[in-house]
Amino acid sequence: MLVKFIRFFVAILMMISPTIPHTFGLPAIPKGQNLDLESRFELVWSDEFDGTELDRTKWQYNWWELQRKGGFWHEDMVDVKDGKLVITTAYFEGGLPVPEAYHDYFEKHPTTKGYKGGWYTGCVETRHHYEGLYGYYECRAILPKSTGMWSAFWMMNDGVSNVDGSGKDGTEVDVFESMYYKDMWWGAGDAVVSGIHYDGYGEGHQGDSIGKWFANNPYEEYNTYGVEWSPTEYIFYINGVETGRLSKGGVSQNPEYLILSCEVAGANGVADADRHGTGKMSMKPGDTAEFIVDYVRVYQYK
Ligand SMILES: [Ca+2]
Ligand SMILES: [Ca+2]
Repeated sequence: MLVKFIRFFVAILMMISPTIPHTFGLPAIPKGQNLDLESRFELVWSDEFDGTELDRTKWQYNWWELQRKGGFWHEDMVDVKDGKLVITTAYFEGGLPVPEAYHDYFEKHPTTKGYKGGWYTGCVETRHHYEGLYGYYECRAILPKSTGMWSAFWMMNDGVSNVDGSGKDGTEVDVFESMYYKDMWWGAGDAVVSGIHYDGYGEGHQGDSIGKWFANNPYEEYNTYGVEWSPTEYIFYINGVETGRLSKGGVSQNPEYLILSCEVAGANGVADADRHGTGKMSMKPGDTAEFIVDYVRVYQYK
């Protein structure tokens, strides 16, 4: 009965106004302007994932850290099939072997953290292959169904770590992050968050967020998640409808590369530390969660 009452109360709040839910930390329904993609933008770069393997002229695997928060990034967890990029998250008791292509790197960097038993997932990025400046960036995706982890479409450049009180030298732009699967029981789990980070990740770190916004049944169905990056602000969209705008610190004036990733909450390769608002890992060994991406497209202003 209490659960039903909470769901009813939350539903009423969400319908009243797009802004009221956010004052309670609840997700809101996108109600802003329409993107008007075709009249304002033209396609300049894309990957439709039509091949049978990752297009290495467009993407590289991100494995530099190997260990990533509560899990590990491994290229075997990334697949391209049936017109989709699929990043799978799964548990490997004995870990996965280090791909041969990394052996040289390991010999030169002996302090690099290795792979061990735990949760494995993946990350691909266009670093060294493609960087964009301004325009509209969109992916179409189905999100991984698990607590204790999240998927994301985001952008970065090396200037993000430069601490100068500004985001103009580089800003991490999180087009979307999905960390609310734990909230499914009270009806607010179908939400994603968007935000920015700049001036590194230490004491100088600054950031801002537009809060949580609903997508349509995002763990079962495709939605599009996009950001319009103009010289003056970032405008976030879900399914071509504006959710919010950010410009704190000034908008990045430098090209940025694109990233698709899944991350497991935790630290030092150990899951279950509830540090990222995801709830504890609900999957058991043998379970998998898939982040399915139909395409990534980049448009420039006409
Ligand atoms: Ca800076
Ligand atoms: Ca596709």
